[in-house]
Amino acid sequence: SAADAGKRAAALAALDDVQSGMRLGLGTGSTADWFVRLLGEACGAGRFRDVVGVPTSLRTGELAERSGLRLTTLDDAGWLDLTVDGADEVDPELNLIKGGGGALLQEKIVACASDRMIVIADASKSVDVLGAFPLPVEIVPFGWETTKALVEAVLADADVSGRETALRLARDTPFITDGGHMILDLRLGRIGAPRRLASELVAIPGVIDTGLFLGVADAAIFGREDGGTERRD
Ligand code: DER
Repeated sequence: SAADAGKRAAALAALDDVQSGMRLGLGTGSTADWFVRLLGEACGAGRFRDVVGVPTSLRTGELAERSGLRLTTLDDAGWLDLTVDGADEVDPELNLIKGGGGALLQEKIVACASDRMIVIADASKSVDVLGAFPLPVEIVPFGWETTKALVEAVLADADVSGRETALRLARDTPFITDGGHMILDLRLGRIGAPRRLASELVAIPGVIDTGLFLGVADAAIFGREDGGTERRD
C-alpha cells in the first residue's frame, strides 16, 4: 500500500543514523517493524557490527529475534544511543501522539533513556495540531471507572474540541498492555494546550502516563509512497 511504501522508506532512511556499537531502542508498530527488519538485514550483511537492541514491546522483541538482532534489557544497557520509533501523529514542534499499538509506556521509558529519539512515519502522520487521533491514556485496572470519571472531569475544563472517552477493547475484553495495565482512548478532536493536558492527566492517581510525547523526539523522517523521504529536525 502507499502508506506501507512510505513506512518502509522512512525506516530505511533511519538506518543512516545507526552506527556500529550502538545501543538502540527498538520501537513498536508497523513502521518500527520495517526498521527492525531492515536493521536485521543490514547487520546480517555486515553494514553494522556490535549493535544491540532494547525492544519496547513483546511484539517488537519477537520480531527482532526473528530478524537476527542481538537484544538486551534496558537495565543491562543502562543508557541508549538512539531510539527509532513510530508515531500516530507528529506536529510542527515534533510533539507526538503515540500509543496506537498499546506500548506507549515502555516506548516512553525507552525513548527518554536515549541520547536521541527519531520518529519514522509515513507522510500522513504529519499534522498541524495534535488530537485527530484518539489520545491513549494508560491506567491501572484498580478502580478504573473512577479513574475514567476523573479523566472526564479534567477534559471538561480542557482546551479540546471533543470529550468522548472509551476503554480500549481486544475482542470483547479490555486490552491489557505488556505491563498489565488498561488504556483509555480519548477522542479529543484537537488538543489546544498539550502540556497542560498531559500534566493534568498524569496528576490523576490511576493514570500512569499518556501518549503525548512532548519534547521527546529529536527528529522525524516522513516517508512518501514514491519512496522519497523528508526529514524534520
Ligand atoms: O503504538 C505506537 O506508539 C506506534 O508507534 C504507533 O504510534 C505507530 O504505529 P504505526 O507505525 O503502525 O502507524
